[in-house]
Amino acid sequence: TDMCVTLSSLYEVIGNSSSPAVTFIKSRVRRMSAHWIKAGLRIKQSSNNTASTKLKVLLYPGALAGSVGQHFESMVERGGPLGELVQWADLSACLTVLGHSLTFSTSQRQLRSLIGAAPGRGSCPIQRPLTFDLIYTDYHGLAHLQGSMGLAFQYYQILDSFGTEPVFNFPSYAHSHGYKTLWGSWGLQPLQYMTMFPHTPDNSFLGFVSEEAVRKDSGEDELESVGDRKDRIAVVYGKQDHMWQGKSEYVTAIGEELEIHATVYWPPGHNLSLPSFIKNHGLLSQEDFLKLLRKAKVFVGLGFPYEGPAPIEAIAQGCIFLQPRFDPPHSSDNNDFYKGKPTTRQITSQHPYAEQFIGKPHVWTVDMTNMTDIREAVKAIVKTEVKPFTPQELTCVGMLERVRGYITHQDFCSKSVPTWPPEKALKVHLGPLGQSCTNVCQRSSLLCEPALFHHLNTPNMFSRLGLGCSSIAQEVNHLFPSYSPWGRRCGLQQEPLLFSCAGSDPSHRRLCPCRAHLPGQVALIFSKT
Ligand code: U2F
Repeated sequence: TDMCVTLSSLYEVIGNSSSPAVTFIKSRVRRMSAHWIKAGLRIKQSSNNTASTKLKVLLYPGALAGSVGQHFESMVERGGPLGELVQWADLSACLTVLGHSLTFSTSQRQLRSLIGAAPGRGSCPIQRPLTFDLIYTDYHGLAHLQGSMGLAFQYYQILDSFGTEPVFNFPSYAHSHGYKTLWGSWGLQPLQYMTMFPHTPDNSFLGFVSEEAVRKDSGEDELESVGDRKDRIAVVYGKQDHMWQGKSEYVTAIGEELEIHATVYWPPGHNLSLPSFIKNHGLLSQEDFLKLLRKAKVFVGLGFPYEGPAPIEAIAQGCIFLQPRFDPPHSSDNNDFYKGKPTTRQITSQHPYAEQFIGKPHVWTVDMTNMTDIREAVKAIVKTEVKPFTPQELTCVGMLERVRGYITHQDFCSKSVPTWPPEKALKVHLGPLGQSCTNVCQRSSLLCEPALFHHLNTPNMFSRLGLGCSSIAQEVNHLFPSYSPWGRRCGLQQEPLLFSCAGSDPSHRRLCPCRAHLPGQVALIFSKT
């Protein structure tokens, strides 16, 4: 393909719908188009123009279709979730710049005419009955597609903000081991699910783009001047008033040092119960929201929403993100929002990515109930100078490189073992009891790579690691390959769909396939794909 130097074709692809969601997507693409085009030219120069095939790609955000879509649409201008729309906008711009040919639809009826009648249980790579090489959809869209075309799902990518771990995805196992949820059980390859942040390495990290501070080509000086323009204000992260409930002591303590601004949706004829010292702007357009962040010193998390784009945008505008720690962590066991989500993750703060991948001086994670700590943190933050910061993987260039890497190398049709990343990337680690491979690799500044599991799922691997096995079992078990010291039992994985970075158990030591990654870009090992 030739990379695209204009996004004008995309505006036509997205169409003229006046729905709030589509309008949001379009205006975001428009606002960021100069960034995308510049980034496209940059990666074109750095990649020796290695030609790749132009693919026909369908984007079908099922959350915007049908009755679910009506509800979603009605919330866009009332403080409802926008993170998913950010991702759809950025994915469509990214694919266009990479030179692929896009179709975008939010209509179930149109979907049926686009992909034709049900071809039965056809599966790739035998002739694709479809007009598309690749389909991006979401959990809602999966159900619509299944209705229209049976289970030919191998060349689908599912946008799934919070991720789906292998145990929830594999239907019979999920069912018999108590991992059944509303969302999981599609029996896809776990890497077909694409997440908003690198949550579990069992899924692919798709991400989005965080708009960077206005930067002239001279770079540094311009960045610093963004910091200089900071007023003594804090913007609170919370678009709906329920997010503020029970948080007034925390917000008041911050208000002793900083002027507090908010962007809470204000229903007409409704009294907002916000404390009177707060300057509420109402829900802002994304552009005005970013302008406000540019002036602010601090962006304040209230604990909800979880894991959205806004804190990353705030840090990119030179704000410090102050957020609550969760102790005990929130999870599907103890929290209504995560209940039923196909993940066993333990959420240690409102934004674990900000906490773990960015951290101080940009991110301060505090005990929201300890007012002495809060006051001290705010005093220290006011004196701390920070520069705008964006992790490489959340820039246009980073997203282009990552998505191009996935499109070039991921093959969900092949029945043979994955060949990307290459075996030479593998670093085998033996975990301690009770630790998941996600953690084991992370502790060595590496990443668990599920596509490398098959290299260590062999009897020899145990002796290579100095483990003597009294028995070697081959089982359908998401903890395998692993070693159990009681009885020196060794276990190999029988079901490739159950290779799991996330799995952990107190009586098992996991054999972990770790790999290195580029600085600030966990999905990639080499910069040239
Ligand atoms: C997250 O969804 P949200 O949409 O609530 O995520 P946010 O981080 O609040 O922001 C999404 C965008 O909203 C924009 C802002 C962000 O890019 O620039 N915005 C705006 O346009 N005007 C305003 O006044 C304030 C913000 C997450 F992404 C979802 O996956 C979850 O479902 C949800 C619940 O945890 O949280």
